[in-house]
Amino acid sequence: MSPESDSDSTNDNDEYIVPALPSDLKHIRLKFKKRPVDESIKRSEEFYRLMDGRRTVRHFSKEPIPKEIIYNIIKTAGTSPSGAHTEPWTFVAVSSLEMKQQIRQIIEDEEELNYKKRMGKIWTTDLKPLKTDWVKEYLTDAPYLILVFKQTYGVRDDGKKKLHYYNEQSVSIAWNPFGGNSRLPPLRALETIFGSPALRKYAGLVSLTSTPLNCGPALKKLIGRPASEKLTLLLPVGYPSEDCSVPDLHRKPLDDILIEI
Ligand code: IYR
Repeated sequence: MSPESDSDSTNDNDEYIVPALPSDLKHIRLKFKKRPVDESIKRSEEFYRLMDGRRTVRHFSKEPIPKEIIYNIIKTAGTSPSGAHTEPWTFVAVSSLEMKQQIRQIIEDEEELNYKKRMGKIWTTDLKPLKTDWVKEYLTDAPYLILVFKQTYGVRDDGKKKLHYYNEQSVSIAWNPFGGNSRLPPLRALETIFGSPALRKYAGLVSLTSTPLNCGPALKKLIGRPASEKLTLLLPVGYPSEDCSVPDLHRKPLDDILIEI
């Protein structure tokens, strides 16, 4: 990657900055199984159909989920590519009801101000059909809240820093296994990734890609994350409630999103 304006600039002489990777890093042969072209086409169609079933939801059941699932999803997130392999992410998995209540309080207080004062008429009018507001039961109903923090830089135990290039893009890729799934993903996505029939029985989890506006600093303080980290996303994860509904939205056709040159 060539340095760009959106990447952190570096002062090469800074003695407090350590290299991201060892200079003698070994390179190994890629493990890659080439599939017949027909099979690849078929499998890519199947994958599209699977992903086309994903929806974000705002109505969660209180039913608990095994934490192994959360571990597997976070391990999956941790397989993402990142700038100079710096892996600039921290996932905080909250299942304590008391902590979820405190998080909900912070977010609802802030979101009430957002909706009433900060977001403005155009934004709130745009959201009206989606029936969102500042009351967020999902924050205490969902068995898990996953807070995704991007590490804007890394700090070693000896206090030395590592530059985290493209941390924004890296983290955006990393949380994708959670992203807006219903019916079967994200665990179907996990099955796709791991090919593991053992995970099938857990299929049916849903999540919401929520971005609580102006809540980052208070949540970071509550959870005790360091200055180097910024909250990028908060994902409730669990089963949908019995009466869960979603807006009847349709996706742009390929012609509207693809330009072939
Ligand atoms: N963060 C707020 C508002 C909100 C904003 C957008 I853009 C949405 O697509 C949905 C909600 C909330 O979570 O209510």
